[in-house]
Amino acid sequence: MKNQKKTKQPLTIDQKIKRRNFLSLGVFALGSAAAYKGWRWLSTSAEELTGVTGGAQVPLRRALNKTELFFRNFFSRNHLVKTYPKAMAAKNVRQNSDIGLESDIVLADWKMEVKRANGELMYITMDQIKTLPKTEIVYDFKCVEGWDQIQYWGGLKMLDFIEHFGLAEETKTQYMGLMTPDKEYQVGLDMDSAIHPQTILAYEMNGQPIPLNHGAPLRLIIPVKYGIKNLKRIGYMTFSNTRPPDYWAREGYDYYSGL
Ligand SMILES: Nc1nc2c(c(=O)[nH]1)N[C@H]1C(S)=C(S)[C@@H](COP(=O)(O)O)O[C@H]1N2
Ligand SMILES: [Mo]
Repeated sequence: MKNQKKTKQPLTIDQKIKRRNFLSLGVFALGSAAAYKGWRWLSTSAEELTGVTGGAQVPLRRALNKTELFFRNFFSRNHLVKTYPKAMAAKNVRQNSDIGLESDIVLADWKMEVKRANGELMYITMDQIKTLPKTEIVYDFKCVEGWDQIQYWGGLKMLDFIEHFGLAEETKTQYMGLMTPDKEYQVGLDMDSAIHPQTILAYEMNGQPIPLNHGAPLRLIIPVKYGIKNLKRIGYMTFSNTRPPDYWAREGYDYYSGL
């Protein structure tokens, strides 16, 4: 009897293809399982604190904050927004939305409430603000809705305000919060932007007192931010290490909203 030695036959093309398919299917399955696990990890991870921003998973927000921090460091305090000659400023200044401006206001009675770090409240009048040196700026105002306009604003530089009213200690916190007198519209600002040298507490537009629909008697002009952060009709100012309420961030817009 012949020794029936079983020699290993080379694989046919067909067999090779089958084997490849089997292997790649396996790799694909493993990859999918990993992706699924990753997705499950993200989607079942805790959501960030409600009411602060639009709502995202904590790890996602952590990544977003890292990106924000990168840009915050990149556009340091000394990065200045481009300015223009007064002659280029728009005569018909665009008006956009009036949340928090619906209630009546007696301009003569207006005061801004400032809450100090120790909880003490200060009430500041327009007379106090107007006796200080005025700062003017002509720059390109940008709204997230897609329009921009070169505008001319005048008022008290935030840095001068901080210095005059002895709020330097307060600015060591991470955020400044502003609200309209009825608290309907709020913005939260990272401190670097709030005290950026071009940020002003504005009371003039095109050299005239600001009209009611543009935020009389006092509004924020913060050229390093989109329009949404330029709160009209300031009623309250706070300082904190946690994010202050922010109307549009709550609706899902970027909290930082920088340019
Ligand atoms: N109180 C208050 N401030 C506000 C708003 C608002 O609705 N209410 N809208 C913001 C937006 S989205 C923009 S673009 C600017 C528009 O300012 P303007 O009306 O003077 O053009 O104000 C910002 N400040
Ligand atoms: Mo806007």
